[in-house]
Amino acid sequence: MTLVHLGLGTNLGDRPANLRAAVEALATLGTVSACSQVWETAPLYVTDQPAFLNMAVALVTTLSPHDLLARLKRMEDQLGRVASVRYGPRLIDLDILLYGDVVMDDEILTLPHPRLHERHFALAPLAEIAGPCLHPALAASVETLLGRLPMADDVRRIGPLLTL
Ligand code: PH2
Ligand code: MG
Ligand code: MG
Repeated sequence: MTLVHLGLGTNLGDRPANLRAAVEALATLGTVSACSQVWETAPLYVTDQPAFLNMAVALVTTLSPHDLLARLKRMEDQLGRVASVRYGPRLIDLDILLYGDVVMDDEILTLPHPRLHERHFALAPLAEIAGPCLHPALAASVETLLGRLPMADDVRRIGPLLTL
């Protein structure tokens, strides 16, 4: 059993409904033990696209990192995601942010997520449910990494998923 932290993102269609469907589907992969609130965030990297809703979910699972990744990709397809440009708009994005304290890097998976520490949209929700958790490669906690980022006024908490 491993405690995994996932980052969820959506900027197409009925965004709260996409997140609700994703959290429901994730419960088939293990036990969803915590959900952050939902944050509305300005798009990073490709800025000419709709605003995202982002949240973080804690999942206790027996799936290996590669099996979990494969299941998440299949789930994105089943939830209606269609291929787009890198960093472009998507119906649902399910990313492994932290897989326990595993550090790995192969052709298909890098853990922790290689850009976690630069992403306000990932760290802010994650800090709500895993603030003291250590990033095993950077030896700093999630809240410490968040504190190192410049202030962002385009990342704001909009409330619990069930109220949206
Ligand atoms: N995901 C991306 C690219 N840019 N920007 C925000 N605000 N939120 C995201 O989830 C996001 C992004 C690629 O996965
Ligand atoms: Mg992503
Ligand atoms: Mg992804």
